[in-house]
Amino acid sequence: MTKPTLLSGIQPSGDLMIGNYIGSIKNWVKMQDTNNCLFSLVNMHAITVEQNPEDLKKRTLDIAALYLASGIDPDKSSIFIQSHVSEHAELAWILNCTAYMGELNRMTQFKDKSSTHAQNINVGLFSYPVLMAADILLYQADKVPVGADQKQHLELTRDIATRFNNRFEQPIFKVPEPFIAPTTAGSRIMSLQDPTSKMSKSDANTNNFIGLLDHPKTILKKFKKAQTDSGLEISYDTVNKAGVSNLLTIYSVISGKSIEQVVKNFEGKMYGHLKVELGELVAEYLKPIQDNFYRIRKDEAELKAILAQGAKQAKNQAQATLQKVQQAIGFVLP
Ligand code: ATP
Ligand code: LTN
Repeated sequence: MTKPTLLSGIQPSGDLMIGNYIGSIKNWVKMQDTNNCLFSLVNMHAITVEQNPEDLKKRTLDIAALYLASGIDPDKSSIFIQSHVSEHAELAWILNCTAYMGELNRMTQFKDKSSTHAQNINVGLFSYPVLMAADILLYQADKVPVGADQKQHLELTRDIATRFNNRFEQPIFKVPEPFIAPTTAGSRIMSLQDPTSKMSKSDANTNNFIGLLDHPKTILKKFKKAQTDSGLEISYDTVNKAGVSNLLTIYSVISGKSIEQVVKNFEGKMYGHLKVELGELVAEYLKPIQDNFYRIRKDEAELKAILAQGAKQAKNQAQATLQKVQQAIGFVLP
């Protein structure tokens, strides 16, 4: 029996933080044995907001090394840079002619980023979800494991695929299923200083997130500073105790204990105890990932060889779909 195909990606738009790890990479590692997995570094998405070229290059390789350091195994999964597989851009153009302005206008990520990057509301930022649809549909992906913030983009991908398929007698694309963990399992980690908005790696305030490569002392300091309400009791209540609930979620996911167990452990204790214990837990958890990262990152030639191999495998699958699409819409094949 063939394994289901799974595709996901992260933008090299900042240094990875714990939300990216919990919401995506941690789950990817577990899914490698039972799925045909492709994990991408979506640098074409990253340039929808202004990027310093040197930083973009460095971060792309850093994140690739972090995929490996976290347990993504290149013998099981394809790891590749989006711009190495030109079929992504080619299919995105074709899908641009299927997507509607009205549906793209409704995307909350576009609205958020248009307000944080008001001086650069470019066409790429607007059609970002179409490129994401191309990423997914090129591989006939069955599942797309992402954090909760991407749900709307996945629904759009499904709409675009269905609309495209309906034009032809035989469906061209597989309509993918989102794979999003429940919020209590970490699909939406909130900002440490403002627990009403999501933790984001490109946040200008670095106190809002825990970087995967943060020093243990920094991790502890950031958790100690995290915003909590003025109450005393440690309990899970995302409406009235958003800050504490966010810390409990991180504790639960990293320790592997349920939220109820964690709350019970902290019965009668103060917020300060939770913050210190959480800081120590996360620092200890990240230590082997950080050690692996620094070892892997030293050998850039090997890292690039893994990415070249990943791109080759990805391209094989992408070419087949693109050809099918081109044939269906009436492009003369060379
Ligand atoms: P940016 O801040 O540059 O927009 P980001 O931090 O939101 O980036 P992405 O590259 O857009 O990260 O997303 C990578 C993966 O991490 C996606 O699967 C996304 O759903 C997940 N993710 C991002 N932020 C969180 C979060 N706060 N909680 C859980 N998962 C998250
Ligand atoms: N839009 C996603 C990143 C992304 C992605 C993808 C995720 C681009 N292409 C394909 C899954 C599958 C984000 O902002 N997190």
